[in-house]
Amino acid sequence: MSSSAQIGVTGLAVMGRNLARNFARNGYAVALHNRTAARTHALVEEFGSEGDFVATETAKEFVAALERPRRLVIMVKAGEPTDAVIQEFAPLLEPGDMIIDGGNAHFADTRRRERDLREQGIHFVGAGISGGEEGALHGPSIMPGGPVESYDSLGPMLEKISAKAADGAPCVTHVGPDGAGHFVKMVHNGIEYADMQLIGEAYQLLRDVAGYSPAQIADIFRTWNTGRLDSYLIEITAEVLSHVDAATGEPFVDVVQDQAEQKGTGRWTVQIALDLGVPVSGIAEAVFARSLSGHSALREASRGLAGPTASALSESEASAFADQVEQALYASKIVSYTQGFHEISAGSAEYDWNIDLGAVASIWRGGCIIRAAFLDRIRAAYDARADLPSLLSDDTFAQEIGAAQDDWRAVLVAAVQQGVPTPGFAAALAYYDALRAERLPAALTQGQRDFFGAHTYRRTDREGSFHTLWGGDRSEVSG
Ligand code: NBP
Repeated sequence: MSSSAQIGVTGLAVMGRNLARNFARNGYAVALHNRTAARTHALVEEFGSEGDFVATETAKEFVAALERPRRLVIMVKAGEPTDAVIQEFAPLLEPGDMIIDGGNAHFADTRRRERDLREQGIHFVGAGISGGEEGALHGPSIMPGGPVESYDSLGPMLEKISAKAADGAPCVTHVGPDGAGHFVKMVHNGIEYADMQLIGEAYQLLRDVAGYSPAQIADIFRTWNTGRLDSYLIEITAEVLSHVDAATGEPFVDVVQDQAEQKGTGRWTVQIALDLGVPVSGIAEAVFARSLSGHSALREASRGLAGPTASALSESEASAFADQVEQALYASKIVSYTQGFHEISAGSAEYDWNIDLGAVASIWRGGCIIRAAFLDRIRAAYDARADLPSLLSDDTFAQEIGAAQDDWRAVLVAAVQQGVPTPGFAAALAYYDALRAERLPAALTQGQRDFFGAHTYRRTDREGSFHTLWGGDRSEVSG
């Protein structure tokens, strides 16, 4: 077999198959491999005419089909399968070859794999890929980590197959060393959870407080999609809400079980944020909201709990309320992104990744699930000031959220009065209010900790740590 393929893809389920086709459609010769060879042959049979594919059955054949340095993309189920595939292929590779893991790996696994493979001289690139199967085929947003030198030869190929933002920029950049790419992909997914939860809360408020039908709400989302909320998720929300179930004639959203599933990347975002000490309350609420929705027995047992008497809004009140919900949604969205970017900057500091936050915003502008016009503005904010302490420190975002806050509060008042759960909106507002607060009750918390555990506290008026002799004469001593 001639070593002619510029890239190889192993793992040809929905993502790998579409990624392989994307490379081939862009003129690259692609070697194909899958544990079960039937998938490889099916791909060639169905799509072989799209480009230059080299079908292989064994690991040896696959590796032999690749030009050097070899570029081998793994698109298998994340976790043990990824380790199994690495173990199978690594002994067949040579120094300078590259393994690119495009699955949804945990960044800590990516760090471990990168370290182990580095000892053999193999470049391991953990690359977050977002955009689902359509993105993989037509252009995903790609978040590669790994050794920067691997990007010299890999980067141009990834740039070719990636999505392009409205200004033509490819939605891929070298995010940072070792696990940086998968870390950023993880936070991307956490933000995606938050975006979806906030949209869900807006929908439920428009339905239960304003009294709109799903079709009317779809129209409202379509209108919002022409403004500052312009995004893929708002666009598909309108599509889902306007869809009618063929079997019953009911709105599709009314015939779907209201139990949201999750695969884990949102949960990881929150777990890692806890480890790093970063408050990602909006993302956490989104993860918890999904898990609460799935507790059907608990929900069933709670149906009889008392709630407020709902009162319907008039038509003009409903329309004004919808405008307020748009403000609340936008303000809460700013907070989710603020929290997500905080987590990325904390991860970057912890692991010495030196991640360019503006570049991250830039590569999320196309291809990925959270793509949105809004990301252009985040990029502009970080481009203007790379060391921005938080997105809320950017003048434009600060002004916008300030202008939205009255309506945001009004929406939450209505939600509370009418008993509509809005954990995402509420967490976002609490975060905003906590950040702007002159004083927080943390001072009291410190007093309590010192009282029961002699944990000491610091004073506002002088340096040092102190302890009050709570069980004695309550005099203060140095801690
Ligand atoms: P799956 O996550 O469903 O994985 C199926 C593939 O893994 C098949 O090719 C299967 O081979 C292979 N595989 C398994 Br399972 N165990 C293996 C093992 N021990 N050794 C070798 N191969 C093994 O595929 P997917 O949905 O295409 O996703 C691929 C990756 O991309 C995942 O990490 C996923 O998290 C990530 N991702 C998915 C999406 C999406 O929208 N689906 C988006 C972004 C990222 P077989 O054919 O022999 O069973």
